[in-house]
Amino acid sequence: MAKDRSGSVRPFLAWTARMWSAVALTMLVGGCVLLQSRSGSSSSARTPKDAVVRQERAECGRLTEKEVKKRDYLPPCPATPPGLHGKLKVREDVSLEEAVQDLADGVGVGGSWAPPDCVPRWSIAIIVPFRDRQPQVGPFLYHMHNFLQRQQLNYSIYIVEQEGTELFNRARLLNVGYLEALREGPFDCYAFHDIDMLPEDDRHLYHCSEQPRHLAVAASNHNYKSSHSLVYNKYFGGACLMTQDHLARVNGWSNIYWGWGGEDDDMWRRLSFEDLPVWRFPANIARYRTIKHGPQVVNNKRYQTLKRNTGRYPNDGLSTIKYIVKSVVRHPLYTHIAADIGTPLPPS
Ligand code: NGS
Repeated sequence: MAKDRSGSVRPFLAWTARMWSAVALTMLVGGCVLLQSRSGSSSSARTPKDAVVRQERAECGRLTEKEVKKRDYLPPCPATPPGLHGKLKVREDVSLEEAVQDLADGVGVGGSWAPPDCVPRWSIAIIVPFRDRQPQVGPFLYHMHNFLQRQQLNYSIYIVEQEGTELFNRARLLNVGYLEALREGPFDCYAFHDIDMLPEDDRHLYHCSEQPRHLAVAASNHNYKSSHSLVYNKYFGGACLMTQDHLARVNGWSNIYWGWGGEDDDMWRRLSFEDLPVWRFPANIARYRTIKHGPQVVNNKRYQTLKRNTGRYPNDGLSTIKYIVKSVVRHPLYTHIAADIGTPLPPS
């Protein structure tokens, strides 16, 4: 939907932006951490959650109606954000506590924010698949809040954690994060973002457009050689941006990649089947620092599974995922969603 910022979509965007701005302002932090558990609900069971969330946020906030109304008279944010720094320092040593201390006052509970002095042009949900990476949470949140705020975006950060001991399924978590964020949105744009990828230049604008965008072009773990040209041109891993429309067309991410590798290539195939070419910013701007981490368990069947994706995607993705949200906790700088995403099918 945000691929086109003109025509009939615009008033809705403006309304969405205003609403989220108000929500973000409403959620001034003052030890107001919300806990919302929804055991047993799956993607298909739509509850009046939006209302619940908004009510919780309203109860949490301290903004008067008059103050909310005032937001209607703000000018739109400029097309080029005025406060960009260009190249950024990346701090890998920030603890979560420090990040909270530094940033929480300006950020709404659950990790939402909107510029206080203009109506943002874009709303974006940052969806982060997660397990066993606690030390990376502080650096990621510290960096991303600063980065996104300088871009004057209206954003919310969702960290989606896989419960249980099955192999990590990044793509399922991305589907869960997307569906859950959608229920609180919709947002103009969805970023699927690994927690160890920190953008090094704030001119790398997180905006969606007609085409899906691959973000993580040049990363430190590949010595900043643009990995798509170095490794393969179809690289879509690390971080990318898509709209609701893109996701509907490709039926989201595949659910059947358990363990490291292949799920991003599968998405590339889906996009090709749908004639959605991917675009990228130049490698000198689309640079990422990769935070080091331990080894991951590789999916030995990934090439086999990938080969079989010859148009299977309408039957494998958002339309078929089953999951249970175990808890949704609104932390000062992010929303934590813990999900039971099921188990792999036994081999046939
Ligand atoms: C490919 C993987 C992708 C992965 C990419 C870069 O080989 O899932 O490497 O990984 N595809 C397959 O294994 C089929 S990286 O070095 O950045 O961790 O994203």
